Amino acid sequence: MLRKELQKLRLGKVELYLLERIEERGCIHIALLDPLKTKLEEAGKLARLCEESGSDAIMVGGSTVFSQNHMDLFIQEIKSKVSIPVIIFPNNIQSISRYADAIWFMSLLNSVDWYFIVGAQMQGALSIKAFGLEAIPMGYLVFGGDTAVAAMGRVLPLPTNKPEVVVCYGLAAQYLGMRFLYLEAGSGAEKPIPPEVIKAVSENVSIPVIVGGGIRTPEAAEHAVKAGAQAIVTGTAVEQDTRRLSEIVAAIHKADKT
Ligand code: 1GP
Repeated sequence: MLRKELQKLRLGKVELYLLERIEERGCIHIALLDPLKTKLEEAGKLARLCEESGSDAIMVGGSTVFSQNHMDLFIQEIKSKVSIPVIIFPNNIQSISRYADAIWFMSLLNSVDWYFIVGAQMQGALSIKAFGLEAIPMGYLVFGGDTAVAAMGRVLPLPTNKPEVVVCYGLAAQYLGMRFLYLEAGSGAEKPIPPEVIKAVSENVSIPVIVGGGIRTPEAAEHAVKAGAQAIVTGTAVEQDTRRLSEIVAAIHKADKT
């Protein structure tokens, strides 16, 4: 039933898969692999481990990715080892690879720079079309802090103690037609997004809320799920300790969502 209705909206295969998984599980886990932090020859093995640990999808990207050729090789290596979807998490146009299953077509809504809101998107659009990549529209909100994404994306930091401001951005994303909303604390952030912020946003927007940055323990993941996150992204935890990763994924899938 859900699939039929969504197909009417002409959603792509990966987006349908994500929505169905979210409906089944309440919250899904997405593992982020950064081509500059994981060696090419280890990428496939690590992605396979993520799949075996229960991850629902793999995202590939990082704030300092600079080579499309390396993205191509990295994604091909991952694709040869996993069956879950591989989605590009682009920092710029050089991240667009024809070998992925989909790309987050994302706008950094709280950047002060036109380029990160719509400039790179406009410049990359023809490649996406030529490669036949599934583009999934997403609003991207980056919180402040000492992170690469905040610096590279020229971010006007969002206050973590003013959830109502974040809600305004979230609603704007939804009304602009974006179909996912990503609350980003930044890779390696000292602290993840506070549960109060996740709760306020998920209670007010009707598109799935993805949460990432600084989630390194099953407890932190569980707090985010209970606050209403529908997808959790972990990068650092994947790179550092794969046993920890299965604990995090298990905590996400079994957390009480009520
Ligand atoms: C970064 O939110 C992701 O875009 C993942 O962050 O590396 O801290 O898990 P971590």
